[in-house]
Amino acid sequence: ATAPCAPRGALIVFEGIDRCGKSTQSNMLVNTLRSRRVNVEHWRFPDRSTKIGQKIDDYLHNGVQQDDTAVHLLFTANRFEKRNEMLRLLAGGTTLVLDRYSYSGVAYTAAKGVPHLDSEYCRSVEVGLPAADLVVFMAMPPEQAAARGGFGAERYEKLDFQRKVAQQYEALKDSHWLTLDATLQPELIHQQVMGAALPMVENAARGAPLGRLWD
Ligand code: FDM
Ligand code: MG
Repeated sequence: ATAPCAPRGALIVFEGIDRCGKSTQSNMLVNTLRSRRVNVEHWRFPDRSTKIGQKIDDYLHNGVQQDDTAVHLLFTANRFEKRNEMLRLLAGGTTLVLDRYSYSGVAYTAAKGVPHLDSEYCRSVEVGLPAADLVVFMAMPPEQAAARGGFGAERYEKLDFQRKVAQQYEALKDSHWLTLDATLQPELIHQQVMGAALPMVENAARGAPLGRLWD
């Protein structure tokens, strides 16, 4: 038998195509968890505040072509540069709610269809990062997301590309993901998110071991 692990925070990740409502739902989750006295931090990837994150931000905002592998590895490096802090917070009992993570890294790059940048390669460079306890996948038809305000401002916000990203998410998701209908009312979605997130927070507090990518 394995020894019981120490109490820790949970790692909860929101995924989905652009404009599907991840920011709204991750905010709602953080607020409700806080109101229940759960120690929680809200992060997003890419983290544009670091030097690597600023390079990513430049890439997303200008049309200049850059090597796709180099760009992919910037997104990955942006997670690894936060790895120790993530592990420290989780071990200290803080739950982390992430707006995008490695799953975006795989889905968006694999959607480009560059031969050697397939999903297997993309997953391989994430190895060593903590795995999410819960991935909340917000499913929305790309046409509907594209019709939302603000769509089209950034590099990947093109309907054709978003369709390919949605296909990659479909291929990537497994039975442990919570797939939600992101076209429902925010409050209804939030109730479903809470129903799945709370047990994960409780499991983590009881010392359920943290997983590792790529499992
Ligand atoms: N994105 C995000 C990637 O291509 N790879 C990644 O690893 C991550 C985390 O960056 F189009 C894409 C997804 C999106 C863009 O993200 C900016 P936000 O969440 O829309 O700011
Ligand atoms: Mg976006």
